[in-house]
Amino acid sequence: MKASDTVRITHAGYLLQVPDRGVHALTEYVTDDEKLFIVTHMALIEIDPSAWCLRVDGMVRRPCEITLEQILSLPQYEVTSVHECAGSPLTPLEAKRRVGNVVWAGPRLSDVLHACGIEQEASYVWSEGLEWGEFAGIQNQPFVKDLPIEKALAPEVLLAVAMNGRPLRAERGGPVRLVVPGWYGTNSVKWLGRITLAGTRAPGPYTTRFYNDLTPTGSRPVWQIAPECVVVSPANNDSVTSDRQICIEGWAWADAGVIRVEISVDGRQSWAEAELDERRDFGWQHFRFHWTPAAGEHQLSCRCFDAHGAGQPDASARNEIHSVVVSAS
Ligand SMILES: Nc1nc2c(c(=O)[nH]1)N[C@H]1C(S)=C(S)[C@@H](COP(=O)(O)O)O[C@H]1N2
Ligand SMILES: [Mo]
Repeated sequence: MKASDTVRITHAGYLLQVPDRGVHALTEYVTDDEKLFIVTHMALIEIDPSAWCLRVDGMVRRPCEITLEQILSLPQYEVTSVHECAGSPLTPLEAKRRVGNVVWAGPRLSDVLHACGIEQEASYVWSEGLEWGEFAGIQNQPFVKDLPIEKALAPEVLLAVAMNGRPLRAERGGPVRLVVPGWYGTNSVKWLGRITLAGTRAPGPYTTRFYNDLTPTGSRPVWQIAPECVVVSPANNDSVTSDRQICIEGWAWADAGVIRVEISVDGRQSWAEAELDERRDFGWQHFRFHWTPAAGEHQLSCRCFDAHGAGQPDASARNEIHSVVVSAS
């Protein structure tokens, strides 16, 4: 595909859109397109769908170019999934809470890869967006991400053509984006143009310089979503009536699924278990906790634990514990 013929830049440079009320806007299980954050590093683009195609190359027996018509004629699947930005790659320890929960639809990446004949040595799948531009002083390095082949072949990983029942808008990465449920949004490459199977991780800035977290022993790619939860209601700085019961509610999520949510109403001194819904697909889970405030100011917090027993840090992490302050009178 010749990028210049079919791709039009509609916004040059980094872009971030979030709802005005932040997480307090997220009152519904499925997040509307208008309430879902938008992030791009280098540009927003619009692609002529009739000229679009996906190149599959690298360690495959039959490299090919797939048209949108062919993508749409494959078996289509739906996956409900939490969609969360890992935050700025320049300040990875800051909690940004850019998140939503959406229904993606499209063919499975695995169906396309199997049709191309995966070679034995292929251990990573690289995915590349069709936009170009500048980010953090780096010029003309395509947005390339990578996945270990095991995750790339998992049934939930889609070449999404629709979100919430509508064709993907240009801002969402249409006509086709990769969606990697359970993993941070940065891995879900928009405006997908090329898939390459390889024996190593991808060499570009978005997999080497950015999106690797420091650990005590080295670094770890920003892949699986760590346990996290937010109080949606009451909102921060809300006033409530004292001595009358209210419901503290919100969403909890993790790649491995959340098994327990706890609430503190005394500034994180003591914790009590909230009621928690089961997970559907890779979606977020609703929690609720009934509480009757005495008159005064209260700090309310939520924390959760995933199916592996992992919890959340108190501070200095993208998934640090979320709190709101309310005053009762
Ligand atoms: N091609 C391309 N894909 C991309 C990005 C990008 O800059 N270019 N940003 C990633 C990041 S960091 C996030 S959080 C999600 C945002 O997806 P959304 O804008 O649909 O919410 O897209 C990911 N996919
Ligand atoms: Mo992101």
